[in-house]
Amino acid sequence: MSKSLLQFIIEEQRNIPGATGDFTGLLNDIVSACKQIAHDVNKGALIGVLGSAGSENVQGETQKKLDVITNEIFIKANEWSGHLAAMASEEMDDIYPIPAQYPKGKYLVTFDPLDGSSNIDVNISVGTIFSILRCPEGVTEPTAADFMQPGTKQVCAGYALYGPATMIVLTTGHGVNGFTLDRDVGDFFLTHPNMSIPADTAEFAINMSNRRFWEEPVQRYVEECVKGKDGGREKNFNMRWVASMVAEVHRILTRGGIFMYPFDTKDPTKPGKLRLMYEANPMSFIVEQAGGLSSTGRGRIMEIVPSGLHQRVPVILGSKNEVERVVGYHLEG
Ligand code: AHM
Ligand code: MG
Repeated sequence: MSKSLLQFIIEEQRNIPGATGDFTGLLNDIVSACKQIAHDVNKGALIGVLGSAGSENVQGETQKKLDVITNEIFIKANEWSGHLAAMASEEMDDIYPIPAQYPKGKYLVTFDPLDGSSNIDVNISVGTIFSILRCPEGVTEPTAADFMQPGTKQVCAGYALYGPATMIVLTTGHGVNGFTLDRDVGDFFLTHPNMSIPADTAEFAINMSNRRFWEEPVQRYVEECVKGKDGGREKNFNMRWVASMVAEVHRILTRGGIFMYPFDTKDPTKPGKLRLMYEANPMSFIVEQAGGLSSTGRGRIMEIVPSGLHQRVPVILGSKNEVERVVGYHLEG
């Protein structure tokens, strides 16, 4: 039988001098949150969790019942054990400091409890994304400013994918590994060791309905993909758009591809749709660790110094040679 996720993390931790077991404990709590979320997502209508919550999050998006429930699950699974100093989530305006009755730890976590939640009522894959940072030295009462660390500072990033199988894919900066939930046993097991993204691909993912709002370099790239061999490319391309970033990134980790939610002029107040701290950064860490690239088109996402918890950024990630091509088009422009 393959290794459980916990065994994998403990063995990895043994190679880190001075490791206290705190990180392993934190990851274990995150895994148990994901198991509970998997349970609720899987039961769906049977337990009455589908549909709208009738509220809006800080970004003005209507919250689904499951957005609210999964946010609560993640908090409850992680607040008590003394590994975290604070959390931040897509679904909360401000940071969530660890309540006074619990010990505080040395890590911070940002998360999107249910990414792609517009898909939940139609029974299409959704996911949870998380990113772990160190709480700055000496800080016991963290504020949002303590979260403003570039993605290069992430200690760990991962996602849970609630698809035909539930999986957790994560990196601690030593490659990317995927684990599948065995529901009968109640544990995740290593099924996808050393995931790596092929440098070349013939598959692109973008929401084509935004086409008229894109900048010239993205227009040019997508037009070339669509024309394929008839337009100067050496091959024809296929297109996918799940509208669940987790499913999209998972496909790219499995068979390659390029995913773009680029800068657009649809809403002048938003330089892209996806959020840096709990979508773009963790996915960029995973993609880079798997040999891919991740860029805004004009710079490496993980080098952006964040200016806000819910900051949005353009995202272009996936197979190295295609991302390089799109970045090249931006640099020419
Ligand atoms: P969410 O966090 O509110 O679910 O939004 C993020 C999702 C991503 O998973 C996905 O890539 C994108 O939004 C889809 O957007 P669109 O509906 O514009 O295609
Ligand atoms: Mg999201």
